[in-house]
Amino acid sequence: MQNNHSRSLAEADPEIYAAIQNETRRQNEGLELIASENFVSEAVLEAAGSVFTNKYAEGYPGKRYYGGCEFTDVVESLAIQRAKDLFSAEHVNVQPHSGSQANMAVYLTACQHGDTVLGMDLSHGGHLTHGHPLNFSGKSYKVVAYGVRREDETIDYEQMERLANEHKPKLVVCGASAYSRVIDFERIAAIAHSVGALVMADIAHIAGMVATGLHPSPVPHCDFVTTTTHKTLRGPRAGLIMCKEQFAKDLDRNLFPGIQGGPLVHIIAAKAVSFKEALQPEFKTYQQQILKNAKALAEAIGDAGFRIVSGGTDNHVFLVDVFSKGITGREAEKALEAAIITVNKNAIPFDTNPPMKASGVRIGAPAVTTRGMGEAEMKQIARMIADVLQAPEDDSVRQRVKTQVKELTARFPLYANRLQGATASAD
Ligand code: DSN
Repeated sequence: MQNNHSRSLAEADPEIYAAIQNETRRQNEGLELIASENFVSEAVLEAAGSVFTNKYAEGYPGKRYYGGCEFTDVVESLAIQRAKDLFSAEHVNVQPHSGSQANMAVYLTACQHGDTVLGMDLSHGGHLTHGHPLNFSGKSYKVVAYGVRREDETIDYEQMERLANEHKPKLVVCGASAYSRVIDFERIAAIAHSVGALVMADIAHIAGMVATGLHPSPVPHCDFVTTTTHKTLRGPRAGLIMCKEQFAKDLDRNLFPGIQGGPLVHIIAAKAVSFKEALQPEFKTYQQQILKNAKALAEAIGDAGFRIVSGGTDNHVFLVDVFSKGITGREAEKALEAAIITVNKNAIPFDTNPPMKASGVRIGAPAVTTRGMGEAEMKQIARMIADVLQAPEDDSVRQRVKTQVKELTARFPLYANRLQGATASAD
């Protein structure tokens, strides 16, 4: 009998193989400007695709509910130690499958169902898990939201302090998904602690900059710090929690068995690989280049006549107020997608459009920086974006820009060795 187990993916499942090839080609040919996306290394991909996907390992290193975990323990212990070194954290849990689960474990550790939580409004740059009514956080806790100031679109720390004094939350949540300025974690922690609240910083977007000292770290000030590992940190799609030693036991129990079962050991292996990469000096150079690129891109789009929310960026991301030019974020996203430039529509502070239309697009530099692009390319990209957005209905402009995008990305190849006879291109 033929052993089907050893067939290649191309042989075993041509449809999925073709979809993966096409996605590889899409990533290679297009311009990826979604601020939360990045391209992992071949080493990270290899670990993520390893035989550790087969292993059950409920528990933690040295205390498992399954046999055969000796190599899993090696992997998880290395991931923990590397994350501790990277962030100077007292305690680390590398098992969260995602950022949402990391955040959920912190909520379960820091407060009781029905307690008051102070979090950043999603429409001002926060995240679903920071208290949105449709998310577990908004359904399980009494949420009070802070936001940004109308005049400069930066976090309103005075409002945060006022709300903290008024509502006496058990937990203050900070960190953002669409905020382009430095966050004063020390000040936020002082506000939270002054009213007896604990504080969680969700650094999913800026983790790479925090790890390299290019954004002030919340770790010394905040009780809990969570992150995803796949954004600026450039690891696999997953989460990570850091906390003060005093919360370590509860936190670990709230993640497993509280909300998760077996950890994804192959993904923990990939996290460990990415943390090792992030500990190398080149990773700091990479993060510095992200900052330069984001600034250059925002400035050039601003110079082309578009309003940049808060007037610019201090990190990897910024919002363009496209509605000030008469188009919605949805229209802008679609027009740019037709030119194989990928962004996402995004609410801007005090948005008058509903979220599915939105007045802005969110643009980030991490992925294009990974490809090796620099400020000169950012100027080119800004020109392309402006051309498309100035004539969003004009297909000839989109086609011209699409050709320019392909010429540009061909100079910065990505996963080229993985492209074998793809069945369709992004044409
Ligand atoms: N969905 C992520 C982002 O795009 O920022 C946050 O979880």
